[in-house]
Amino acid sequence: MGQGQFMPSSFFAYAQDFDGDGRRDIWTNHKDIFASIAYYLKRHKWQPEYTWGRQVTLPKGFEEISKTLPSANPDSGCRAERSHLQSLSLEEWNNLGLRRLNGDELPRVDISARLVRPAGESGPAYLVYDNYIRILRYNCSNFYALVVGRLSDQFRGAP
Ligand SMILES: [Ca+2]
Repeated sequence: MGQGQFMPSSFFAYAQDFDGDGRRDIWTNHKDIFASIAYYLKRHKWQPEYTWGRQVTLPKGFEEISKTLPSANPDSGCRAERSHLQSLSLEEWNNLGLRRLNGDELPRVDISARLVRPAGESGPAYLVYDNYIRILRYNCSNFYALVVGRLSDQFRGAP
């Protein structure tokens, strides 16, 4: 329903009357629309101090390394989540040889990350954080969540 494509249950739980006119108009009122989406993400524990993730490079021979890494819990999360490898700390990913696109080491931040490769072994690789999972709660598709994340980076000035 509406521009945020809410399920009816989400409308009742999260839609906001941000402009105070007495109606939760998620179809034509931009203030209500964006406030409703923001409230949805906030209620799903969006962490504003963190980003969603980043594109990374993989070391040579990673395909062999990846076979030794555990998969995500097959009984937990939505379909897209079950396609991920299990979370590792950024330090562990760094030690396995993953790097930022500019070749720098990964940030020294104590958070866990999952590796997402939506186009398979020949496509780009992303390390994603808990906020990415919040986007998947909105729409359980790796392509959807990656587009939202990358678009949000571009709104903040990323190339
Ligand atoms: Ca309103």
